[in-house]
Amino acid sequence: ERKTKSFNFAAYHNLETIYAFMDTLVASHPNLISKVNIGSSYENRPMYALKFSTGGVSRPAIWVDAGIHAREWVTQASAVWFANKIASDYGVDPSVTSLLGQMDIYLMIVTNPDGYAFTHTNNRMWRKTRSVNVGSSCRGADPNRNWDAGFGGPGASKDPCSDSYHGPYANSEVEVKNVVDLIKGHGNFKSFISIHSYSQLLMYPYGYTCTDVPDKSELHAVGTAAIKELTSLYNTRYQVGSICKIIYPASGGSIDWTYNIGIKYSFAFELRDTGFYGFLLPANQIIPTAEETWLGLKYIMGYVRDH
Ligand code: ING
Ligand code: ZN
Repeated sequence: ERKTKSFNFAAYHNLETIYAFMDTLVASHPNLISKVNIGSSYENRPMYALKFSTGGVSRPAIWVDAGIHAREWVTQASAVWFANKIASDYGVDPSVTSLLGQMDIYLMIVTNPDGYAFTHTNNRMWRKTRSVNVGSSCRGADPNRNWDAGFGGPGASKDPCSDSYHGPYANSEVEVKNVVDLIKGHGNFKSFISIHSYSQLLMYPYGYTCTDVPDKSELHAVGTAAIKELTSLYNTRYQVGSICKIIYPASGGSIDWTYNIGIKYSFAFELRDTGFYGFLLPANQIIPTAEETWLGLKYIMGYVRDH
């Protein structure tokens, strides 16, 4: 309790500090939050999701992940802020309270822990996992080109030295496999939201093709309404569209896989900014970024709860 109150949400923290924060938050809200260890990373670091639940058995659930790309530091930092926000708003904000009366939220703050550690110790611009590639001195695969949806197609590289290397086969990266197994094993996720930076976009499937998904008009409408909420706070401008059309073709992405297994409300955010600072967003923008993004997330979550 004391520790989360003194935690500095306006700073970037290393993995150990984020993991310690999670423990403190769980300890201060034991009836609401639990820590789910979904497996270990390539370099054997634990991967934790925070599960927010008021009871029930495999309630319909919403997944939110951040930091699948190591260098996108505002995403892990915002997810820390979201965790604290959900904990403090439960029982206070009627929309959070009613959501958690019916559904569970799983929040994975650091989806690529090896990469995140590496950005602190060796290379601030590291994106990928840290797995060894046979026959290459380059390490890592892009964990957002490694899902089993159009695997190896457009917008992914077969070169292990590329930042968008898809890996040897779908789910080859244990960090991806761990999330896939959790999602499949749970079986009742209604929404899957992946947080990236930067570009100020809210995207829905597909990335591996520019063909529209069957639910395009609904997803576009939900995304547009979510962004209206987001923009209302600080007038930060976002665009809404399919990955392929709004950013670039990208195969093997998480939300294409989740959509194809039946999780209709699959979205990916690209947070601030539009490139002035890029991945090196100043720490004084963490809280405003998290605050505005939370409004968008909360809109999507409320919609999912009611549909
Ligand atoms: N952008 C994402 C990337 O993986 C994306 C865009 C999101 C592609 C979701 C596919 C699915 O390239 C960043 N900045 O990483
Ligand atoms: Zn990313």
